[in-house]
Amino acid sequence: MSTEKILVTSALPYANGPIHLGHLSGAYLPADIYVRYQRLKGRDILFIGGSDEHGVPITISADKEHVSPKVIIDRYHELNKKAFEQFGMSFDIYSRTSLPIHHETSKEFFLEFYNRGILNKTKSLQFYDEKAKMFLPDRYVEGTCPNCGAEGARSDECENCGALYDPNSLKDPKSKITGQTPVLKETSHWFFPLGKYQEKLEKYVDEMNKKYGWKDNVLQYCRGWFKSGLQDRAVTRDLDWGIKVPVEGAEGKVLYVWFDAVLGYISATKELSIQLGKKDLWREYWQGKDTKYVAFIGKDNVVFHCIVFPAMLMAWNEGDKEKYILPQNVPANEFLNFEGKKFSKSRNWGIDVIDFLKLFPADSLRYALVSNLPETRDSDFQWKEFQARNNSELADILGNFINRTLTFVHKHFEGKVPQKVKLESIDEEMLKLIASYPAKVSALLERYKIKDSVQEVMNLARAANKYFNDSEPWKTVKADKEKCAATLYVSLQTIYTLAELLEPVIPFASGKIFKMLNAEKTLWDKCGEENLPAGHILNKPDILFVKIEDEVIEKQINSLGKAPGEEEKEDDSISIDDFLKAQLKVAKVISAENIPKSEKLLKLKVDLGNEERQIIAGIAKSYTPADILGKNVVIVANLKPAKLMGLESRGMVLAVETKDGKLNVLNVDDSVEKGARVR
Ligand code: B3M
Ligand code: ZN
Repeated sequence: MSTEKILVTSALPYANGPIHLGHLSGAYLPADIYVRYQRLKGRDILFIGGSDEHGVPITISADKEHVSPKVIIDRYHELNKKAFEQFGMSFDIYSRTSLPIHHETSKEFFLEFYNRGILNKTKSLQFYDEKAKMFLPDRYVEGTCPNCGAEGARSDECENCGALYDPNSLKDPKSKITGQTPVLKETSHWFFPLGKYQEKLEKYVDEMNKKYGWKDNVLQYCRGWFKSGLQDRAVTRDLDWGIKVPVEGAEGKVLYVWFDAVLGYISATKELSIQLGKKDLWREYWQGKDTKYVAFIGKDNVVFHCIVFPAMLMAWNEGDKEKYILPQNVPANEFLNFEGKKFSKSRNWGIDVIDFLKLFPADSLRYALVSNLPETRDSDFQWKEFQARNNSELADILGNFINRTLTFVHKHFEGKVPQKVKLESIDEEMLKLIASYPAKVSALLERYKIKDSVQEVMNLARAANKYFNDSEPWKTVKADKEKCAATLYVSLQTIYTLAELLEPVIPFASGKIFKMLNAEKTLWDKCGEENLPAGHILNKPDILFVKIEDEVIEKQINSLGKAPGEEEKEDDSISIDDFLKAQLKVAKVISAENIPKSEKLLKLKVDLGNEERQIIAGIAKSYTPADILGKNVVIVANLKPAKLMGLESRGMVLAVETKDGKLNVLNVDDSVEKGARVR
């Protein structure tokens, strides 16, 4: 047995929004399948995940909601952790970078570099918003990419073409805070000398690729970087949210989020070690020579995992402290689109994991995603395909084979594994086929061909259905019971093999199958053997996959690109008569006063021409009595009288609620006579 340990990490998603299906396809589902498989192989493996809680993405979200960054990270850390659990992610820990242990770890790295004189303090020009009086982090500036001409490029990086450049070269920069053209102003930052490591990094990537076969897309990205020449990179920022730079003269500066984020993998492993009561356990994984480290990410993170992080570890390793291992492979995926377009929260395009799992089982999603992983190029999630994968593959192929076998055994063999007295060649062939599977699937998984591996296993399920059909047990049960017994014996062994081979992909269903078989899983390499002895008692079959109806899918398709609830509006339509029931009238506010002890309500007296009445209006947060006095407002005149804070209110003042929660009372000019009907 090898003593090799495996360390697997998945990118730490920013805790500033919910995880969507695209994230799962990139860095999470493939990692989870790989890890679950390795566990079944009996390997010593740790699977590390967590939230990335620093950086500008977090502060931008906080600014938008007018709350502190802490509110944002607490909310989304919990939400995403839960979403991952429901999706079946089997992290050993889902940590977070706001933990003290992470701050310590990051500072330790910075200080190590700082003390050894590796970092260069350099003055540089940084965009500064003179109106907001602050330095603008990269993402607060938008302009036109100097490389490809794409609009919406960040100050130092283009998401469209991946180019990194000097802020100086960005065209038409605009501050996202004030919309003004920012100026370039001098500030000092510490730079990591990435350029100095270029040669070493090229050698590293080359060597890893030769030994372990890196994915083509990943190599392409790396070579692109090397070709344009690595630039030194600032590892500090002028920002107040993040890890404070632990040296003098660094007031108002924090570590650049990517400097600390990649170290989050290490600190999360430390945190796990503490939780397990083995404080130094993390060293066996991060500093053990026999550990293989695999980092799962999406394509936009390649540079940080194949270049920046390894360079940081190389720099550390040149010192005299315990040395770290470097990633042995970085099987990055491309992107998943959604019904032909990019996921977009603002355009309501796509679906969050947590919402998806309220509607459909995690396994159905896992299977559909894995069948369509963007392993070599971008792929596309389509609702109809999702439905087809669930109905025609999981239910009709896999579920059906298991169900018909178990039902048959319960009906004709008392729910026990039959004796195999007489095996014919068709049965021997099938046993040989299942025996060949663990190695076949392993070979693909070890090379991160996750999609292909699952397709292979489904081919086994297809072959199993064919075997069952060709064997015609419903005929042999009368004509040749021993042959029938052989068919069912072999079919049951096949179910066992399928349950185990599919555990990494559809863990919930796999658990159910093992329960029906009344058996436990075994080591991966043994799962193609005859694991269920004759006479073994089985449990009753249970439905594994429910088919998804067309209407359910149509509803999802119809709601695409619409605001929540909008798709139901058609059903809410009312007739003109319904509308006319509401008497909307113009009324002049002739007195207005605050109501003691109420922050929300104003007491108004309004004049309807032929009548005056009192209305208690919930507008005090947006209007003072003086603001509203004398205005010609629109009221609902025939609303049933109500009492608010003990005061009678006869009617309602119409107002619009703006995005920031302020009310804007509808009003018409003085030329309109009081009491006029609005229709
Ligand atoms: N948070 C970017 C992302 O969520 C970043 C990954 C960090 S991995 C250390 O895609
Ligand atoms: Zn570009």
